[in-house]
Amino acid sequence: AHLSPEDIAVIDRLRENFELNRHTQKHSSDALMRLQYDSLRDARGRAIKTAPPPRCAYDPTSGTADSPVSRDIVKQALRAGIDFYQGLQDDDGHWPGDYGGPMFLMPGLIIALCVMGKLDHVLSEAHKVEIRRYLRNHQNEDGGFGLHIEGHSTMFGTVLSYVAMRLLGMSPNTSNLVDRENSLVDALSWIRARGGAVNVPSWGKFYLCLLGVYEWDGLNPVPPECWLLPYTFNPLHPGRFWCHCRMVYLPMSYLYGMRATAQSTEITELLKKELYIDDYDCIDWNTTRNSCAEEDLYYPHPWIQDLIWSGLSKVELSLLKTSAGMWLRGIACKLAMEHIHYEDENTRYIDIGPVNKVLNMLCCWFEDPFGCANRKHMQRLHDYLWLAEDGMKMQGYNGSQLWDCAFAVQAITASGLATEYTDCLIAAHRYLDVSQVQADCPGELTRWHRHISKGAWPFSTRDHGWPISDCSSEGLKAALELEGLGTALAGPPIPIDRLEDCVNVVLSYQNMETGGWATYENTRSFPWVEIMNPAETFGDIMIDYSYVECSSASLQALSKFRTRYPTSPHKDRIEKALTAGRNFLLSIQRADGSWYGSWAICFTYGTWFGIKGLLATGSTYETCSSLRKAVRFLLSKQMACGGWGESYLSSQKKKYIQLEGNEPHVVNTAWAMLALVASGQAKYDPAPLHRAARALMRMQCGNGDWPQQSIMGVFNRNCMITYANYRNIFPLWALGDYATLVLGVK
Ligand code: LAN
Repeated sequence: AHLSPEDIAVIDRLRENFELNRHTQKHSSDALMRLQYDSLRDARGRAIKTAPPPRCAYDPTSGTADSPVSRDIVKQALRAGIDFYQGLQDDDGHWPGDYGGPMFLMPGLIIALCVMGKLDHVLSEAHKVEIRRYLRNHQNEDGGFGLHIEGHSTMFGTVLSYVAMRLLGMSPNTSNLVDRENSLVDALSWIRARGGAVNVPSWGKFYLCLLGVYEWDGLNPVPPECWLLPYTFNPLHPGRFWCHCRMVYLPMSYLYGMRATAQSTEITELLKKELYIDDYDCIDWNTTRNSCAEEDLYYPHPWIQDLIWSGLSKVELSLLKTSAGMWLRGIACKLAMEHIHYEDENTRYIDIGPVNKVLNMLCCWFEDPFGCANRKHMQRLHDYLWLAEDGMKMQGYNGSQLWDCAFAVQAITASGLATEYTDCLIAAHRYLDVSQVQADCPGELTRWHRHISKGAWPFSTRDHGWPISDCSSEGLKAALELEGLGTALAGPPIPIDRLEDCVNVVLSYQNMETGGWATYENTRSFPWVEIMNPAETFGDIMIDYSYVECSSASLQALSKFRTRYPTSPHKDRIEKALTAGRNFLLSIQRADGSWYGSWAICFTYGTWFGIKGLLATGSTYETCSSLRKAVRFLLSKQMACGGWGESYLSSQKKKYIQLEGNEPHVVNTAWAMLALVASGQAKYDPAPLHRAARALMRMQCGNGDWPQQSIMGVFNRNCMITYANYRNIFPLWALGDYATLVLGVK
């Protein structure tokens, strides 16, 4: 009833285009259903980002707010929730879901395709329509674009989105009703009012250089020669950096080293005029190397970094004038290319993330435009594309398949209703089974700076294959949970030697110095290396730090494994790991009892992990004052309605910030509940949990779904990312735990 003729046209187009990524988005009916409340537009045709109040399935208000919710009603909510959610499960057992959010990825892809002259070859007209719709949908009121879909306008987001729209055929001069031409005019005036594209941060400068609409002299050096430096005793060797940082700067260094630039075209000549205030040919590029709009500055360079860049760029320029310098450059580029091919081959051309996917593809093309690596790259491009109610986006990864699946299993088993959902659990178990990585990468791992992978679980798919500490741990927890249900309910278990391989990987990830766990590898260098972080928009990217999430998940998995297999050959190593891990958790707890979460929003997420980690290492509510303090922290943030609602600004500002409008958020509410239920606090005062359960149930939709609210994932402190499955998984898990552990439902 709310839909305008324009919305209906959009739905029709979507329906036709669902074909585009059938292999990942099978459940078009679900997306269409979500569309009905997610894609309402305001008067200017922009998507309204929040859903209208959902209908409530039950009457959770029966009884007073502080009294226990009736068991039958909780069961009803759980069944409705799982019924709905199992309908979204793919045949292979995982749950497809939107993993968009960052706004700089799609433009990066479009620019790369244009450089290769392959835009029309790879993207059909239908793709382009949906991509333009996506970009327009996320333009802010002021005409600019954010770093991510909910963020304030930034030069990075605006320049890249503007360029992408231009390359997709939109023009600021012609009137085109379908594409709302004024979105380009608005974006351009946003850019020009802030000094033009010379103020785009370094990653933006890099993409513009590739396209030939910025000069390489205006970029700080990314010399491929770093790869030739010795690894030992060198804290700045790229092999010691966080793998995402290393893997992005690797192809950047090759492209920079070659000064890889697209041929000039009509549109690039126009962009040179549009994006800059001064005449392009008169700009003194060298002076723009460190310029950056204040909207984008999350991590301003320390002066020492700028000093180093300025010295380095002079040295580089004079070296490149000598034949020895050129010879060295050749060797360095060759070595960089070897690392690029190794990464491509060992991720089956998916690559570790969306940025190096595109840049590696470009490197292969520059190396040999007719080589077969190109074809292989093209075939795995679509893994990153996702069509949703807001249009077609490039996702932050090739999906969150394994991660969501492992959580979904734990949520469904927590409900105590496993006997009713055996097909669903058996399929999910199969997904866990086929996604476990069963061998290390080939060759000498240290040469390629790779950690072991045998027994690990990745975040997405086995083809991607990069092992991660907490994905392995959640995979192991889910596998153990299913094994405990028995073959009849959950299908054949994963053989014990494979579970032991996983334990071995998880143990290998623990950092000896801190006792904590980082993400993909051990911490390989020092935190001071962060002063060389060149990316103004991201914080803490240089090394792989220990995190509360990765540490707690690892501790939980190890302790669960030990309980199930007390005589395992790993038992002594596990014992030691638990003690050191516990000390690490205590050492990073904040004075107010909370933990800062780095990968989702934010203190509710971190504190859930902190509490579960302490419990896994033997703490109880009665014996551990740190645990009680954490519980007090969570209780102090509970809202009058019974829920919790935390803003993404918490992650950026590193202090707890309530959601705008004091809205409760289903996902924050669920994390806080999961932590409180597990802590054992309810023995003393269960009322906060009764209120929380009511809040979750009030927010449930009539069909068993929960509304998609504000964005809940984050990386590098400053960029947000969507986890569409969280809204189903965590409320189910929290209500399940509430029913079993607080109400004592069997
Ligand atoms: C992810 C996604 C998963 C996430 C968890 C497993 C949830 C976390 O506990 C550990 C860190 C990890 C693996 C993680 C790290 C950073 C990633 C890879 C991402 C948030 C997905 C996208 C992001 C990546 C850096 C985005 C690409 C952009 C660049 C700036 C390179």
